[in-house]
Amino acid sequence: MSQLKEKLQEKIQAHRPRVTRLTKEFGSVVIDKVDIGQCIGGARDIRCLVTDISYLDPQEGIRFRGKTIPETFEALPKAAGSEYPTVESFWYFLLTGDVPTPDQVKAVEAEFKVRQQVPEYVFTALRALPRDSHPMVMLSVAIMTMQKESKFCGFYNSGKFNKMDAWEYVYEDASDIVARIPVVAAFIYNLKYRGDKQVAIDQNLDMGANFAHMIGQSEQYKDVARMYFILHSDHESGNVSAHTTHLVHSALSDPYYAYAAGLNGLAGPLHGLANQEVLGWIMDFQKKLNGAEPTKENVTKALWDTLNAGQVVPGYGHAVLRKTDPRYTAQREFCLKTPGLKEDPLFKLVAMIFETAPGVLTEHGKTKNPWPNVDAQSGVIQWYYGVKEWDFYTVLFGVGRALGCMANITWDRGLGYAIERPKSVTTDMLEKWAAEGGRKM
Ligand code: NMX
Ligand code: MLT
Repeated sequence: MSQLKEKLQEKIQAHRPRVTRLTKEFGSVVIDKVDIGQCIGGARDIRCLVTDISYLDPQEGIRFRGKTIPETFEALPKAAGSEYPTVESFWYFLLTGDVPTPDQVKAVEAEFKVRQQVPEYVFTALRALPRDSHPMVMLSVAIMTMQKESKFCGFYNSGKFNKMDAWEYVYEDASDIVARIPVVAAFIYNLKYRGDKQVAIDQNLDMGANFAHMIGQSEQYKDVARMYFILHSDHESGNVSAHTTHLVHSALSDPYYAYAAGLNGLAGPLHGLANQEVLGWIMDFQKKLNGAEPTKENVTKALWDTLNAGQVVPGYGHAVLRKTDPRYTAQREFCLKTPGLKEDPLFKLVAMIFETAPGVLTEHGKTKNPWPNVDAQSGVIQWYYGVKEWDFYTVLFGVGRALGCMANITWDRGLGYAIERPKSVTTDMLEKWAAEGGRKM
């Protein structure tokens, strides 16, 4: 058993009695109420999911294992010659809640080197798809194609399946998916945009650095990849991709089925695809400018044109956050400290949208949160480094999101969480309860 798996076993075993006690002794303690608005309106704010991996405060933003983004970057061991931690050290931290030692990080890196070999038939399947398939379709297909590798599914079919040990097989699949997904993403990038010019894995590089190497990127991009994958990893459990992965896995569908489903949710324009939409919006705007300089006035007009056409301003608003997303801020700070990037015209335009959009959205008066989310800033960095194929941006999100989703379902099985099955009601029932001033309990 690897060091990380042993540590996780210790943590899961120590945690189990807490869950047993809560369900057995305090199962009927009320922690929330549900109103008609929430029932019709996307279950917003209903407290009915549990995770200890991250928590989203509306004002403060995300904390991973209790740490804010700057605290996380500060605490974790850094990649050689970099200010950023490796993705491998973050994976250890997300799974266990402990900051790993440099030796523990090395052990995960060594484990990933073995796990990251993607079966050749996955590449054959990807090459068989129409080349103009969306890269998120390709990513989802690749994960589904690999399902036959599932150790969890093998354990389930072995006749020896038991609830106590099931997490160990989820851990195996989860680790394989996390180690392989950047390799698959790089393959898709090279297949779609570089004429199928494939680059072999460099066994000496950590995950982020190897991704940069495989897509033919610069030394500097290694930190972009590390930062990007970590920032997009987890956003507590209610978002569409995390929730879908959790829901599908709750039926004991294996991690491949579960994460392919999560990725399909991430591909929606109100969720992860918004990063592609942001670049699309900016490019349309620049086309309309026809060479003229962007100003506060013409940005304001473009925002109103979008709103008056009944569309959303991509990259703005959030279901939980009520301030600027700290993932936006972390990326903005990266831009501000990177010579060249902070003078980049696209960065300047995004900064101007940041100055303008919150006021316009407030005046428009619909959104509960006029501030930017992670997607408003992420494309600019990719564009600057030459990853200009913006339909690929959600794939980058999906590589990062695998970390959070896979850590979560490993813990789901460790703690034996139940199959998810909320109750639905009819419109007639809602109308009756509305007339009666509430449902009689
Ligand atoms: N532009 C215009 N209108 C908006 C925006 C926006 N950016 N955000 C919310 N609204 C509207 C929303 O469509 C709704 O209108 P209506 O009553 O006509 O249905 C109203 O404001 C109230 O919505 P909220 O309660 O503020 O937001 P909700 O929780 O329903 O949705 C988002 C959250 C993120 C889906 C929404 O803010 C949005 O569509 N943003 C733009 C897309 C985006 O950036 N998505 C990425 C989110 C982060 N991620 O990566 O997943
Ligand atoms: C996410 O990272 O999943 C998005 O910000 C959406 C969310 O949290 O609802």
